[in-house]
Amino acid sequence: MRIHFNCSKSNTASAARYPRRDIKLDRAYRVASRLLVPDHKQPVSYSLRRLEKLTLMDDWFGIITAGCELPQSAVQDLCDAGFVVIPGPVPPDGLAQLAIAYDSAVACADAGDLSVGSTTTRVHDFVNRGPEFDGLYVYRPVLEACCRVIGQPFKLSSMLARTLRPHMPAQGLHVDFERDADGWPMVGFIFMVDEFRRDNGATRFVPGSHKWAAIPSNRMNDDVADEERQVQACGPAGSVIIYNGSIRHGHSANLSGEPRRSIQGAYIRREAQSGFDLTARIRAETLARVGPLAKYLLAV
Ligand SMILES: O=C(O)CCC(=O)C(=O)O
Repeated sequence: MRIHFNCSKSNTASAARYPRRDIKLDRAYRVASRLLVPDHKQPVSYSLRRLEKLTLMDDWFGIITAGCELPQSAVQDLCDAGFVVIPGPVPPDGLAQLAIAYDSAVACADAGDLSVGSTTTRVHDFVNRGPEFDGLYVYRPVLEACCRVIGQPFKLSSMLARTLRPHMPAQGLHVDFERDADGWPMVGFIFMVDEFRRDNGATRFVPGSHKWAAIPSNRMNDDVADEERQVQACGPAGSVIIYNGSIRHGHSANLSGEPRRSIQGAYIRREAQSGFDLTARIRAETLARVGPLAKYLLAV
């Protein structure tokens, strides 16, 4: 069942009316009635630990859902067009430092974490590459978009750096994630380390294509029509594109002599298989640095 959310005042009002502890206890009782009774073969301490974990998971989804940091107009664009560009979490005076950290992380990456494609260079695992990037995957407007599009508890699946090299042609239009039978896709974000412009390879999207009934695996014949409909997502450095993973998209040509840098992440349903094994890769220093919301999203 898809849940439709209405980011109205009553949402926040009800969250304020019920102190967090009450919500937690109420959920705890509901979960306990499902968990403790049939689970009688397990020691009580085991069941309680499981209960605590489930309760916290439920809490985060509820807390994020109750937020109103993603404007209603952005929710509408995401639903109708399948993507939206919003201001990002890094203040303007922090962008130069983030760009330096990006270049340094890319330069220091092990060969195993580097993928040099025909037009872009990717470096995986930006969760573990420094505190400058921690705020990107816990950004509330993006998480609220996940609540609305995915409609159930979710997690981060991957976060990587992607540099579109200078003088590169456009990438073919594609979807990242075919909708499954229940219509639940992934939600992606692209943080613009550099300004995204028409001439430097801004991501292009075919508005509304996330809602098409079926996307044949080979749409080569339709690419011309799709390209006529496409819209480029431009914005100043620090902006974030949020998009439905089932929309047709790709980077456009970088006609400039400069790289176009970005950090890209994806969220999926909590029980789905991640694109990248974040749990296995997590470093002790990252765990020591990040807060409970980050841990929830990393599922660690
Ligand atoms: O870098 C971009 O602009 C788009 C990247 C893309 O299409 C993808 O990661 O699937």
